[in-house]
Amino acid sequence: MRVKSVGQWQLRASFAQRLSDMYGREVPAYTTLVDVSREVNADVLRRAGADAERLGSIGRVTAERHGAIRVGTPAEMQQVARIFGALGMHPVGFYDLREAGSSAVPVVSTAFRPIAAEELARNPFRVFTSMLTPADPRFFAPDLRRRLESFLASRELFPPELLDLADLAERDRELSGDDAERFLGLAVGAFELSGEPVDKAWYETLEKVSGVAADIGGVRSTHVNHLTPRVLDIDELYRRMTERGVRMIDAIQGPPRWGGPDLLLRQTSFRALAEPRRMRLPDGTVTSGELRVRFGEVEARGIAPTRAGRARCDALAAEVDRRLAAGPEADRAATERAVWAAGLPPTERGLIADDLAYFTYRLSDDRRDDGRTPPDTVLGLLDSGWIRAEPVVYEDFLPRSAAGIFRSNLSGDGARDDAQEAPHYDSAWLAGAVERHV
Ligand code: OOG
Ligand code: NI
Repeated sequence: MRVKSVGQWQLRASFAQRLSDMYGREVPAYTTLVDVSREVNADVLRRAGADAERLGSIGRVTAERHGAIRVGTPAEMQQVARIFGALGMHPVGFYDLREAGSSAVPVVSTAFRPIAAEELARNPFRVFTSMLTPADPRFFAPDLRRRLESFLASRELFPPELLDLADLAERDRELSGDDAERFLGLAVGAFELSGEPVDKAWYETLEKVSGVAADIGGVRSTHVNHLTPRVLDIDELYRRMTERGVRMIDAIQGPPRWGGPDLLLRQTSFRALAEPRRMRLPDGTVTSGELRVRFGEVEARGIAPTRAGRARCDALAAEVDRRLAAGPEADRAATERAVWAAGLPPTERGLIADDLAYFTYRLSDDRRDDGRTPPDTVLGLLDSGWIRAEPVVYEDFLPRSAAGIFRSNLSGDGARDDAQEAPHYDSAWLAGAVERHV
């Protein structure tokens, strides 16, 4: 008898669900965030009807999550790529957060996610994955770099059995029921918070450079940093979480709410919570302490801009910065609204006309041929009802928001010596490290 096998997208969906269950046990405030997101989504659906589902069915939006993890070396990054490869998730994009202005952190990142439209529709789980850069002398002096690299080289984040099963799943695009169970258990376990005591002195040495360096390189295991549900009205969610007494970061990151179509991605988070962690002191005794690194984040996804649309959004964000720097007393939200409204067309049709965002065009079922020749432009076909335009959702991240999210959850400012020369990383480097196309 053939044992029932589990296909790649089912592995992905199960992994996302189990990770979410695990994280909810570890960080109960995350469960509150998921509950409030559900409530907000139900309210938006009631209020807006079918329009609420323009950027994804309520089923997909409710199930949708992204996670964030952090690793220390290219070798660990390559292992992560194998585990996510098993789940049909591929590295997409390269983010250099060392360069993100005043909020720079010593990591470079990518996101592992499904790529094909039908895979995204089945389960869009994605993981923002960051790698520490000990080789960057702006953050790490030579001696600290050596100690850090040897610490990282001596740890094992993922058991060999997990990696073997991952390779099998990636090759066959499925696993037997028993293997799937084993693989999912090991994979989720690899991202659980470890109970092993943290070497307090070592952790604090790294913390002086950056809280992120300590979170990654100060411990012998990795863990989910946050999980992020998707919400249809992030301003409303922010209000409700605040009402419930959860302290949110100061602002929603990304484009503003401005009265026109949502573009790209808007995100916000609650501040990292103190979690009890065992600490080993230099004399070997173990005490209880606490660390603040893990938080909860929520996001609203908008339409994917074209390159021209993205350049426009980036220019508008820069314009907002300029105006706020010139007049610090100005109201941020009002400034953002004004700048965006002046810089972008207020309708989807306008975005199409100016080629600023991506849509899928489908023939209308109800447009009868009336003998006249159809127009020969997309806008003409749209206006005369021959075709419908469905927005393509933005599936990636924003470096500026990512750095802002990292930053808003760090306690100290850390230290960066800009007199030192930065080593170069880019997506070609990443492709080599993970031995995959990025
Ligand atoms: C990742 C921060 C970035 C996002 O959604 O932009 C991020 C981290 O804190 O590890 O998750
Ligand atoms: Ni995130």
